[in-house]
Amino acid sequence: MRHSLIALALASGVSAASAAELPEPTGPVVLVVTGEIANTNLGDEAHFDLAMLDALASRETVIETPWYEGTKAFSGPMIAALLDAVGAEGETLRVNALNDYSAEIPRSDVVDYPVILATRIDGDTLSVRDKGPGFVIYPFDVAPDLYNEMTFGRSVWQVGSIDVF
Ligand SMILES: Nc1nc2c(c(=O)[nH]1)N[C@H]1C(S)=C(S)[C@@H](COP(=O)(O)O)O[C@H]1N2
Ligand SMILES: [Mo]
Repeated sequence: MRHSLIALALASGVSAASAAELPEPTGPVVLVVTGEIANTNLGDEAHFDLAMLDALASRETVIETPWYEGTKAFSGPMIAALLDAVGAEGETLRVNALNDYSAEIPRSDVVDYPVILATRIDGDTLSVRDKGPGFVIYPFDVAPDLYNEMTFGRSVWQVGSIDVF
């Protein structure tokens, strides 16, 4: 009952920051959120499978990037919705790739702009081989000024975890 209410809140894009717990992943875990978060589902962490990410408010952005030839359609949950779902309290995100790369993103970026954790490119899930399972994508369509080296450094691909602090 409680889980279905939370799922309903997530699916409708309503902030779930007040929920006491997250649903449990049933498929492979593609993202772990740690740190200053109020809503957890395994110890003090929030684990997400793809279906849980798909239930969050999402966006598609069709843009040119430094990483692909021509224009691509990226889609996935808005990181602001992800932060709501975990009840994030910190002001900074350390976004960690499956390799050793990580970058810090100020929370204000995802409040000011609809930055997404892209899970799909042209409708296909992003494989680890192709910069998946998650790729931080800034909205160069609505904010072309963001097309710069600082943003590229924050555009982490192969995202496996996010630490909120
Ligand atoms: N997973 C991962 N994401 C990453 C990086 C990385 O090394 N690994 N480099 C970042 C930096 S510093 C920049 S400028 C761009 C570089 O993209 P490029 O190597 O395709 O030019 O990706 C960003 N995202
Ligand atoms: Mo960079």
